[in-house]
Amino acid sequence: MFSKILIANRGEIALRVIRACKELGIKTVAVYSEADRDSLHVRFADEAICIGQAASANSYLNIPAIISAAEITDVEAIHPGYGFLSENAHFAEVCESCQITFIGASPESMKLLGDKMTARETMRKAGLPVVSGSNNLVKDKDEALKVARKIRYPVMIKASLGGGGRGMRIAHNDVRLVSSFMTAQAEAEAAFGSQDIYIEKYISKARHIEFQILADNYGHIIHLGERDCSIQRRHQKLLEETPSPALDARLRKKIGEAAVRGAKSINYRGAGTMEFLLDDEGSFYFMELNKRIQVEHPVTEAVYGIDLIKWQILIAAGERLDIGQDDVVRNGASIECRINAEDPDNNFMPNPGKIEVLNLPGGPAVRVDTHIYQGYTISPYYDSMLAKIIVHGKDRSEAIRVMKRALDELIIEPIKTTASLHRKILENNLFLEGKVFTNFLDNIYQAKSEAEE
Ligand code: MV4
Repeated sequence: MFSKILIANRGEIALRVIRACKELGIKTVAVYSEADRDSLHVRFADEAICIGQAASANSYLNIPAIISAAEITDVEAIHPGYGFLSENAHFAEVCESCQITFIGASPESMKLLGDKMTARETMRKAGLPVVSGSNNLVKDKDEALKVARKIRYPVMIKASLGGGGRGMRIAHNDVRLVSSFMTAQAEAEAAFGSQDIYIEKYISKARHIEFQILADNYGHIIHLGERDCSIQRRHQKLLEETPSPALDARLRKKIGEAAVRGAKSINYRGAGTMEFLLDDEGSFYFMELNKRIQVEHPVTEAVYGIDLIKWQILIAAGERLDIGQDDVVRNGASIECRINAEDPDNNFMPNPGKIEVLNLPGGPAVRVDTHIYQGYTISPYYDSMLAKIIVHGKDRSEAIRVMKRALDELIIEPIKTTASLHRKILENNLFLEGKVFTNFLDNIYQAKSEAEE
């Protein structure tokens, strides 16, 4: 086992990793930017090192500074959290060449799955269903037209290096396809340094269903059920839940087995998430494999009683995953609401500033993962997520009641947050019936999503 780990991240996830380490008896090293001097991850780690200026490029993305901090403090491993360097194959390689264990997927899987087109083809060849599409990169507009006429409109144009919805466009006819193809190419070049584009049939009434997987270094892989993340705005998830109201035991088993088969086919190791689209006829399609721990991992922890961060660390240290698929038994339902410093009544404008009054919810069945405290100043430099409220209930309706009660207890003054939107969602009839698709929030706001503009 490791005796000391460096956490290459900030905010709530840095704290979450510190908590797991403390419970495992592992010493921790925090790194922080000049803007994060007063952060809780700095206070609660055993050691802390400033790695640069506020801008992420100069600190949390600064590989030489992070590796230097790791060398100075003599850690055996680095946990990257999510975002920042968590899916950076180069960083994972640098760690390895410095004899520091990167707590995450292998550099090989990160390379193989970094590009969505290759990920799609790899999973198709492993027998997973994928949306009908080009099966190859589409090099010019004539080829795009040929593919679109074959699979029929509407189609979705996707940048192969895009992710989380970036670089996507919908086209309903030849004229729009040609213009969207050209702009998508230019955008992909500017954003990702690659013009690589592929085309898929557009699934209009879809749900985002993702499966959590855990794999050790000895080929043992299990899944920990699904998370339904259909409630998103501009590809930012807002509310996640498990189980999904759209899955029954049979479909859960089928998609779960496909997720495990896909992960096995690439010798995946560590924690990962297989992302699927589920259409309104119960067909599912592989979309992406996220090679990191995700923001919404606590809902899975709540219903399966398994600490995913501890398992990431144990697996990286070479322990065997001693949980079989039959040992994975779900208990009840869980919901997570992301509380962001954004004003839902003003186009989700970021709302940084000092927290003058803070009351976090508590009581039975409520977990709050957050780095904020009363007097904390929210920095404009990083993402706007302030807290995650995670609740547990014996079933979905109890979880909803607990979440409403928890949101009633939440006070973050004078910051405008997404809490007010969550209160509306929890009263919405479609949500209460479990009939949410990825256009749910756009319908509430009567505005079209970025991809459809
Ligand atoms: C799609 C799709 C419809 N058809 N692919 C969005 C994120 C990325 N992982 C995949 N995404 C989508 N891919 C096809 N062929 C619709 C989406 C999508 C979406 C998915 C989940 C949640 C919200 C969404 C909003 C817009 C588009």
